[in-house]
Amino acid sequence: RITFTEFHRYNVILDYVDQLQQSYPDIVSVEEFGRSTEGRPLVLLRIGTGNANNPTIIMDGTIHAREWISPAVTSYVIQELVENPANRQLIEDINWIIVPVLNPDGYEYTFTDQRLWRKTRRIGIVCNGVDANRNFDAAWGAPGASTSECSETFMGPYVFSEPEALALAVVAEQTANLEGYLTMHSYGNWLLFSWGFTEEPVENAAELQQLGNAMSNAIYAVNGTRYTAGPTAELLYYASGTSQDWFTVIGVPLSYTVELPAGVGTGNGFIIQPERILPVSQEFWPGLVTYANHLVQRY
Ligand code: 0X9
Ligand code: ZN
Repeated sequence: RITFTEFHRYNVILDYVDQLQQSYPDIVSVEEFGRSTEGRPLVLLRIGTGNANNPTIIMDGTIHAREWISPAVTSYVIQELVENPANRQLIEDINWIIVPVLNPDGYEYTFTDQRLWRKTRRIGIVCNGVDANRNFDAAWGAPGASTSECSETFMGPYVFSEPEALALAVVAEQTANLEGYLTMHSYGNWLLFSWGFTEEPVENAAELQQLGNAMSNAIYAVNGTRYTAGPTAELLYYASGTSQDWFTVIGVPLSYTVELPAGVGTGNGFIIQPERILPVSQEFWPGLVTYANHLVQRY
């Protein structure tokens, strides 16, 4: 079991997913799909009843180290899919690939050294770390990323320099029927879709806007929390080399960045009270169900 009353170190999350695999071997398998720069295992769960013809959704948490609500909500999603029999249909109809912590080096560093660390832990010449969410092969190096090592949005020395980003891309390329991608961030209550690097509308912008609005309404119905759906470059700022745009580029039709809520009264939005984990997770859940149902129905 895992608790939702505190934030957990990487090893606790790994222990939890290993236990799940042991308890539910028919619907869960855990795989190491690579190693981080500092040698930590990159771990994903495959959740589903095993129909190879089903559509697949990839979800990841914690590309950005300091966004602690991300692995917490992602763990909640894992628990709901695996341990709540009421959600059985979602795992019969969809093959889920879930990475709770894509940047474990950075995540651990936020516990041991610097709470507000964002990037990976690649050793640099002047400054360490790459923004893994500027390192993907989607308009890499275009406006919306930095060439400066010391920047929080450093794009890296070359495309896919970060083993964490590359390993996720390899998994995606090996996945059949990949219809959805959700990357869990904080903060700001956004449901963002492509593009991040241009204000040109993406081909299925109307569908993504409509579905984003439906997800937002489903979330709002729980506790009255307002999320706004829209294209990144228009709503937020230019961001190049993001995972979300890369999944769009490779042809995944329903690719979103979820920006979960900020912590309030902590002095910094990334610092969110552990008491917020459950309400934020519980209100996100019907948004995810809305997303999954649409994905199945259009497939
Ligand atoms: O800037 C980012 O990487 C994301 N925001 S965060 O505050 N979590 O760092 C937003 C990325 C959105 N990217 C695309 N929609 N392409
Ligand atoms: Zn982020």
